[in-house]
Amino acid sequence: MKATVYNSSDMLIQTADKNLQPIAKKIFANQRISFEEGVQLFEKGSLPFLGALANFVREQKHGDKTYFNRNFHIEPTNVCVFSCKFCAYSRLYAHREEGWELSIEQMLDIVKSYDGKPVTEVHIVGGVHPKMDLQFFTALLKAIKAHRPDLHIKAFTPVELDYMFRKAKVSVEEGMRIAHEAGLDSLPGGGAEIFHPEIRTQICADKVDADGWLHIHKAAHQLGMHTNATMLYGHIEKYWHRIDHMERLRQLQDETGGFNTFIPLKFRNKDNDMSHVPESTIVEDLKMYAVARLYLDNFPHMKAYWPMLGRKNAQLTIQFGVNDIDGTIDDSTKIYSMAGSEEQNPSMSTADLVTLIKQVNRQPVERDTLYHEIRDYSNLSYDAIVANPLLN
Ligand code: V47
Ligand code: SF4
Repeated sequence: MKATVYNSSDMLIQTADKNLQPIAKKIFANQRISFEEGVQLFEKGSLPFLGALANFVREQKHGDKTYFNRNFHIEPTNVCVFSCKFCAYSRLYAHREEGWELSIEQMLDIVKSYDGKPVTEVHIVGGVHPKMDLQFFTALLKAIKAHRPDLHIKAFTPVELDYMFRKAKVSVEEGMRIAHEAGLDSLPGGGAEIFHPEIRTQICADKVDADGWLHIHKAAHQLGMHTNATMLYGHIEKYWHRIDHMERLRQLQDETGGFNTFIPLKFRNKDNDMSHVPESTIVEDLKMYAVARLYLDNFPHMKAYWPMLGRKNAQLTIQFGVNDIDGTIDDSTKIYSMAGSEEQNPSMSTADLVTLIKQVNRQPVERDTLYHEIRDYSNLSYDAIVANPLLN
């Protein structure tokens, strides 16, 4: 592929496809692009063109800063009443002996294993187990907060929350208030998949729909909580389904301003009911990140989830609109390794994450869940980080 080097915004506009020139002008003038323009970027935008535009937006918002955080995951169970076709992780309730179910004590033991370690966040997401209800999870939230009040709890997707609230016969607003008061600080982005019913009914027909997902995030935002959003891309959806998905998020963000981060999740096809669907190429992945950065003008952050993409590809995304590469993770998540992600035992130390960011000439900054900056690592060497138990 012939590389195109753009020295200025004018040059980029002049050399662009005629249909894309007005879009590039809009981006450089900080104007919002339309639904049709979003689709055109996917259809006609070359990788260097999209990368240059997305990097312009990224640098305008964040300069060279590339964030990471220090977190760990708890997956309470992989037993699930739903049957999403892309899921390699869950075991149906009828076959629950093949899965795992953690008790509150076991999950608290995981939290305790991080005592004295400088993690700032626990990320809790799992399958939807009929016996793990709102009462069970509020008890878990309270137990974690009682043990470590400063630990930010980012937990539960609308898929889990919708099931809990319906079972407890409480409204979304009431359920979110109960969970928030018990210690839930923010929501991760999962369960969004593809919102449009044409695709959603084919890949995850039985779980919460788009309106239900958005309703729960809106209720969280109204309580002052921040949340993330994802999109599972690169399977049977068309470009316009991706734009439709991002359009719904952009509209809610205009209303509430409660989203922090958008995380495109690349579909992986190992050991699931969609194994016949080929995976997207790295070129397609990078275009996805770039167009997301351009379309979601009101989302502050764009995150690449490195355990899913692999380290080298995560480095590439940093040139295509991404300003966050998630966290240290610590080998505590299985949802991707079971679906065939690059990283079978995802775990990276702070020193490794910092190196990964420095290798692509960006500025590594540790953040907390709400993007308060904790430390700039630009001037700390690998050895200095490894030698300091508070940093690694
Ligand atoms: O909703 C499941 C995805 C998501 C596959 O908010 C798959 O910081 C690809 O949302 N191929 C859950 N993806 C995880 C999630 C997440 C991850 C990291 C950070 C954050 C955050 C959120 O995992 C599910 C689904 O879209 N998933 N199976 C698969 N075969
Ligand atoms: Fe259950 Fe989530 Fe897997 Fe769907 S993706 S089957 S809701 S664990």
